[in-house]
Amino acid sequence: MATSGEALMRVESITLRKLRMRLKSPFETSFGVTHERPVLLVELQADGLTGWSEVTATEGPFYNSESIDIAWLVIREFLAPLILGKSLACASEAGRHFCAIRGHEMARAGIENALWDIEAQQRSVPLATLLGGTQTEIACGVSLGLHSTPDKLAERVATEVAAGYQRIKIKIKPGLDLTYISAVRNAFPDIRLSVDANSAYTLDDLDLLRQFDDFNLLMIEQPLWWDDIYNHAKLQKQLKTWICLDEPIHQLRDAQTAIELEACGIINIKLGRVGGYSSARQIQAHCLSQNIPAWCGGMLECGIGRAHNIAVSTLPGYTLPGDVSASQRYWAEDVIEPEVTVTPQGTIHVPQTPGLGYHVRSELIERWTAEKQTFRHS
Ligand code: OSB
Ligand code: MG
Repeated sequence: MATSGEALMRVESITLRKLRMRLKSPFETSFGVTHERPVLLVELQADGLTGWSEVTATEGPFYNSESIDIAWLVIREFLAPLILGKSLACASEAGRHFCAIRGHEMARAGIENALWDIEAQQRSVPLATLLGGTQTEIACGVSLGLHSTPDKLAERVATEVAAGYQRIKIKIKPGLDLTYISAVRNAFPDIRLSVDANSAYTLDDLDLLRQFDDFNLLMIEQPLWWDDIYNHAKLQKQLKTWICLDEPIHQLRDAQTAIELEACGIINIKLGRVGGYSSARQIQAHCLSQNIPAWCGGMLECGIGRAHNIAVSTLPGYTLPGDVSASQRYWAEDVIEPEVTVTPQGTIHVPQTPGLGYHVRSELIERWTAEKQTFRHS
């Protein structure tokens, strides 16, 4: 993308910050309950510009094998030394510097995505434009955690439908599935409804999973093991409803494998889980070429991660509403200005200003910072 004579980005420093942000209400999945979200922010300086991003790992290795503290260590010991002092023609070159590092996609994404923010500022274009985004307004859905009763869940769905969200996803796990799905479906016969199991089932649950076919679901997200693609292909053959893979898709090759094996009909692309923008762009392009709908997943991000999710959602391969929702659903106060808002039609207007498109409230971030460390080129 860079032409000769254009500015290079020389990576001067990387600052990591850990914030503890309290969710407005706890979020429960089949792998646990989150009350407080530890947030890991990356502030990267290059050529007098500051790029921000969020490392979307969870507190422990419960969603994938990464965690906030593991990512901190990987950035400090391995990623920062590989990139500090280097001059890059464009952000997508980060991957070349990190090619010796296996796994740790969320940590890598934290660095690469901050570089994209800087590149967009350098070129004075919105991040979405730099990425090749074509949508100026993105379609939004919500993800609802496990609730104590089907009625309470249905009430919550009513609120989100009234707010305009275009797709409702509900978390499920064994014992908290059919009664919840049917309560919501009976109350809302026509909404786009999906379920996410976060790997809570096995092939022994086939008879149960086949009953989900009765509810006209848009998809069943990640019913089986977090690291599995092959058994999802076996399961998909037995179901009418599309399976959507989330956890096991880390890179283009995983998406190619899943599509070729017919392990799913839909793919959830999470910017962190796939290692950042370069990888997300490859996956969405492949999904588009294969007629596999894709959408942007979420990790309960604060405004900074949310802003990156909005930018990536503008790419043409993101054809279904993502788990990209209003700041206010999770946070009393967000770290960006303006905070993310959703229109009554369930869309987000993509910012048209250069870079991330939101003002990062660095003073508030500083006040909320519990741990901080800066790495510089020595
Ligand atoms: O599987 O999509 C998931 C949150 C944490 C870990 C995994 C998942 C989720 C969500 C939340 O569903 C989506 C959001 O950020 O709104
Ligand atoms: Mg999921």
